[in-house]
Amino acid sequence: MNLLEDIKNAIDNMEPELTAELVGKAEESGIAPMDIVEKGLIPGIQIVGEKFKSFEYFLPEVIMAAKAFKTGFEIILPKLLEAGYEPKGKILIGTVAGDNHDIGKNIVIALLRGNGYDVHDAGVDVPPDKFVQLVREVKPDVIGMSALLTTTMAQMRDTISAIQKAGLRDSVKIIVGGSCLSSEFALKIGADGYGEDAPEAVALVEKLLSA
Ligand code: B1M
Repeated sequence: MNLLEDIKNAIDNMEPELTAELVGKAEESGIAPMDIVEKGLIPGIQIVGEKFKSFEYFLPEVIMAAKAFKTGFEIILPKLLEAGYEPKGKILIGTVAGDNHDIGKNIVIALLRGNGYDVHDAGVDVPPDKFVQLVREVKPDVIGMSALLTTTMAQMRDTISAIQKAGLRDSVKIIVGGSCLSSEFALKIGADGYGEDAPEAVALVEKLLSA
């Protein structure tokens, strides 16, 4: 039995319990934690990201697959940390003040984690001063803001101003996303980029951190 292939398929088949069971078995059988992540969990969530982009999968499939990925990743994370796993970068992400939509944000988080980033989820309805406080605490490389309501888009500009006023703007890249936004809006408010969907958000982070 190829456990890594089975883990990949369990995520693609949206099976959190099976994913957890297989990750446990893989660990017991002596497969290195990093191999479980790189050859099982990550390829699984990447397939799902591609299927979502090509309209083969829709929202319910992605949410279930993201849950499967998260369940498996949480089991293996303590072992990875013990083994000296170095994430590719630290991301702080939240939905802006007044906005409680988090389905898209959570998909972005799952794909970022799946691609090797350490992601701190600030949750929803996050006001500018909370973002500033978290930037000080978490010291992220990238801040991500999500908004789904036209009425909350302005919170992104206010958050960027608050980060600037706190003298923290030069220490972070800022990306924004959400169906009511555009790349023009992102540029206008002084963000470093706009991700139209979760795979684009990952590509944008990769680009910003390698620049
Ligand atoms: Co709301 N809602 N909602 N809603 N809701 C929308 C957004 C709306 C377009 C529906 C409509 O009228 N047609 C509309 C907004 C109109 C506007 O302002 N432009 C709307 C409204 C008005 C409201 C309320 C005000 C309704 C009311 O109470 N009168 C209210 C607001 C509550 C609040 O936030 N304060 C409200 C409430 C809700 C529910 C609670 C019922 C629920 C949210 C559940 C939840 O998130 N936990 C909900 C939902 C589900 C929707 C719709 C139906 C679906 C949103 C969604 O999850 N899409 C939505 C209509 C629609 O979009 N068809 C709607 C799927 C998700 C995968 O896509 O979030 O776009 P999305 O994320 C994508 C990309 O945008 C991108 O990647 C994701 C994955 O590909 N992305 C990023 C997102 N964040 C990113 C961050 C990045 C990069 C990419 O970098 C940081």
